[in-house]
Amino acid sequence: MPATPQPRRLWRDVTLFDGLDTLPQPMAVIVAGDRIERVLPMDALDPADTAACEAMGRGGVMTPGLVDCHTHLVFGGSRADEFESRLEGVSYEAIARRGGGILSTVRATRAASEDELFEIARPRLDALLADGVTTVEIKSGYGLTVADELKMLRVARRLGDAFPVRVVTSLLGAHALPPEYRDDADGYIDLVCREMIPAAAEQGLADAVDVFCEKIAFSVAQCERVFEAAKVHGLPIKAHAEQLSNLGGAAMAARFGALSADHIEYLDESGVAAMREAGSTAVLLPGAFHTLRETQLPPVAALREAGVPMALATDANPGSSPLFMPTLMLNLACTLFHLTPREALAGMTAHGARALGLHDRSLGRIVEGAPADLCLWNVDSPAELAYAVQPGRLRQRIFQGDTTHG
Ligand code: DI6
Ligand code: FE
Repeated sequence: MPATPQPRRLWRDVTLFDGLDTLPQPMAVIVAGDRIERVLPMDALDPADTAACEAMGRGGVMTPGLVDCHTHLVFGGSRADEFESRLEGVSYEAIARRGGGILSTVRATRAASEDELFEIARPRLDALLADGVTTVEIKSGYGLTVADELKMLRVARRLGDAFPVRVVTSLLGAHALPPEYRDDADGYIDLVCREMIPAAAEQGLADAVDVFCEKIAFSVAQCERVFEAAKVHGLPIKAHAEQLSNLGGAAMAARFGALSADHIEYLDESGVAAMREAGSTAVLLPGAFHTLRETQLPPVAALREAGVPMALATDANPGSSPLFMPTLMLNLACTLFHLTPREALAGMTAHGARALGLHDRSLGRIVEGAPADLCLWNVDSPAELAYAVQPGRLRQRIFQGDTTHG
């Protein structure tokens, strides 16, 4: 039986940022079904192609759909009160040490049902989609019991089923020490390794395992045990590392072949070298840096020099980055971290996909054979996306070949 012909769609005269670079001449993009079929200069476009395709749009800047590779989108409650305390001079660490911070969100998240968490996450995901996101990673980490961590991951999976977006999940059981284990961090790590990771793996709920390696969270040795368990279950790993101090978590994660080390403000030269050796991606999170008014800058020049790919994400979460706007991160990455607009955009497309281990399928690129996840923007140049912070510039968002916005 002949296969049903796939619809072919044509965008013409676009300024194309392909995930790594901006092409020098006006381009045409042809999508067949859910894949990019051809990417060609306008002067190579045949009248036969034009006739065979549905006309989808003309002009504008086209980028890959944005990849937000680090979020904590599912959570209960609000931390506006802590925001006020911090403005009065109480530090993020001090709040965490007195049982607020992440643990305050843990209480609210445990108290919420799966359906409630789904409903409160909806508008957050809507905000990301309206700003061009087609792939989003969502972490657990505010449950800290087996049942509550799995509940969070199920909510993330349900969001992926209900919305036109690709959701990738990470189990972040080792995010904070829950009150039940106050004096027994190793006991809690046992629970993560012996129960949480196996259950999440068996139920297909986690695409990766993450940890928070920090003085206010878990030690390098404890995180190492989590990674060993992840490995046994065939799950890739990533780490929150070197955010508030330099413990060497990124280098340890690199030894486990980590997909990424995230935050890394305090990463040193040996950490950069370890990441380069392992092929790990550096995930920069300027939203958290901005919100916590940090002063230690991530070693962007050293990462660039070493050729470590730099991804960029919102870190959307109730404490350190209550910022649900990926294009704002393009701006903050340039103004705070000195990335170029080109690097910032690559960080939210090609390198964001790499931080999730999805670059093999050319996710985050506009090349032949890549998934047809695209954004068409009402701007004159790709740099404008980083230059101005201005909602409403997204003309079309295309997910798996279908236009879902505009
Ligand atoms: N680092 C962060 O910035 C987030 N988690 C982490 O490990 C903060 C999470 C929160 O404050 O709720
Ligand atoms: Fe985070």
